[in-house]
Amino acid sequence: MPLDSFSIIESTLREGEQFSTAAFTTAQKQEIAGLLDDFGVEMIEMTSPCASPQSAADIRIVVDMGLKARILTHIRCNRADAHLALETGAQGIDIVIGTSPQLMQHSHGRNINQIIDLAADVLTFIREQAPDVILRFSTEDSFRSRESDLLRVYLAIADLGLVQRLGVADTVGVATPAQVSAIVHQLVRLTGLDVEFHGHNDSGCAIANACAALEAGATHIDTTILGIGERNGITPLGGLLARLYTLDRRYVTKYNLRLLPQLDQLVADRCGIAIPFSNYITGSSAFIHKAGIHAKAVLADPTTYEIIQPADFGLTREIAIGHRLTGWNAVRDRALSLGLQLDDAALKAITQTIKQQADAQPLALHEIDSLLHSAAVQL
Ligand code: HCA
Ligand code: CU
Repeated sequence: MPLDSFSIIESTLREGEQFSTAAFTTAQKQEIAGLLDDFGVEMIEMTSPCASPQSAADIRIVVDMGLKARILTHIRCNRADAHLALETGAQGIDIVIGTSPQLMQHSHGRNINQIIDLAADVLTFIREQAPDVILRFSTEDSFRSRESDLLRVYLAIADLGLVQRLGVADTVGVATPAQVSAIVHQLVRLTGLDVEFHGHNDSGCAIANACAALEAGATHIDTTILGIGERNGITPLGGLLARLYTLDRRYVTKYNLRLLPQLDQLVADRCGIAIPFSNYITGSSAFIHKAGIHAKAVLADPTTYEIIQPADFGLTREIAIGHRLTGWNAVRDRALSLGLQLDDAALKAITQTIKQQADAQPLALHEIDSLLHSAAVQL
């Protein structure tokens, strides 16, 4: 069952480099790769060696780090790219070629028969040179490709017996979970090969689509830290973890979850951006409970309003108190944590004071504390 044994292909160092503000130095790539490896991702995908001389050198440098994660590189479907990829020493080579009418016309100008011939030639060349390299073949823009075209290409490639994995790419973020499920099902059933899903987030379905792919039998999911990538990016690692954790925590406990906040912060810093407030798990408000009704229930039992335990990710929850939606249970909890014994009437009176003052402007924690302290002194 793939959900029990799926692998993450972490593409922060490939798709992520295509994010508008990303430009990782060699040292930063080593830092990110090292932390991803500590986290436990199974594979790390790196920018094509054709991109620039440093890109090629960096693959070799990261390969030489001797990480547990397998290092993959990513190329277009041609012999020149394949030649450079082989020279990097990467343990896997991911090949992609567009099959949608848009990309066939404007990207490489080949028809489906020519794509199949070219792919057969390039894959055979690589396999002859490197019998042990992990080979993956993907179509680009799979979801705007004609289904009959897609199946012809995938079946022809599978028949060659040269690749371990077939990839499906929602390059423009247009796919729905049902569409992802349908194509992944077909590939698993018809080829028996490993299947990878790569999904962009233009219409907000990247995580749902990755999950649908796994439920349909996909074995590998592409992610990046914070979801960085072309345009607004792809399936974020943290978001995928949140999705799978809430299906069954055991799906993700193979990873060192407590490193997620560090990973998100590292990549945000290196890209010169903040972690979005709404980010899965590590967003600044992900574990803040505010309304009085919520605070009361969470203080009694966090599972009332939390489907993810912050402690599993090395994080803590927070109860916001100094606002007009507050309730006296939150105020009582604060008093208790300050070691102040106040009776219910006093706590309710302070709660009313907080609400009144917060109508003008929210109160800082130290202001609440001084209200509590002065009430305690009066007792
Ligand atoms: C790209 C396209 C790609 C490839 C995905 C893949 C996409 O920018 O090279 O090879 O799995 O989204 O189609 O990222
Ligand atoms: Cu992509």
